[in-house]
Amino acid sequence: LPKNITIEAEPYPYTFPLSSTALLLIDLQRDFILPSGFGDIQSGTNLTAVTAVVPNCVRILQAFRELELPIFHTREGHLPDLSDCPSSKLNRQASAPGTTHSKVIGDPGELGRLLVRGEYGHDIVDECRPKLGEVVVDKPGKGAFWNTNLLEELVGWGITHLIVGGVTIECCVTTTVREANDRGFECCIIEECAAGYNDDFKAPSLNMIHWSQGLFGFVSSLPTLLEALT
Ligand code: TIU
Repeated sequence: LPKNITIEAEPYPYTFPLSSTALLLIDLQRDFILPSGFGDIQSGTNLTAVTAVVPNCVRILQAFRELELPIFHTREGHLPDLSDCPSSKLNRQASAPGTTHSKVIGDPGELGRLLVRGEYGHDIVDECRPKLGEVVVDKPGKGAFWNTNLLEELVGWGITHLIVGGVTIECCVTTTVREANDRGFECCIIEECAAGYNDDFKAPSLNMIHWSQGLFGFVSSLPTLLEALT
């Protein structure tokens, strides 16, 4: 493979150096993907799209593993005493009009305490389970840079470019890409590898990333990326 790879993308072709590009997979956790998880409870059950990204993320994982490129996984969750959970995040749920459930972060659910570190639901789905040598970053927020060591990890690995997938597009994926852009990383979201709970949000979420000459980054497709990496 050439040192620099260029793939078709919105808003214009995305060039990334193989020597300093990582895969960043956001929050592919049981709590966001499986029935009875936090996302299912909170979003009112539309798991079709988030379920469909799992096999696509497996394909991108396989490609990066074969080339021995760096892989970073994130998990959203909190300490058992919730001392790292911002009040803006904890308090928002049960009192909202139209809410049909009373569960909040930390409550017991069928997959364990919701969004609590160490619980079954907090961990990454079996299909995308991190392998030895891959970095797992635990984050208390939506953005993966806030109150984590992700920046230090990426700088330590010499990373300049991020290929991004995960869930959910409207929340943690695009928040993280916006944070990454402010820190100088060139990001490209792979559209088949990112999804959320409201199908109407996907296109505007991606459009806002690449709008205006790539305001926050690029968007490309899985076949395009896989073809370039093989
Ligand atoms: N609620 C929701 O859509 N998502 C999150 O809270 N976290 C992630 O997006 N991972």
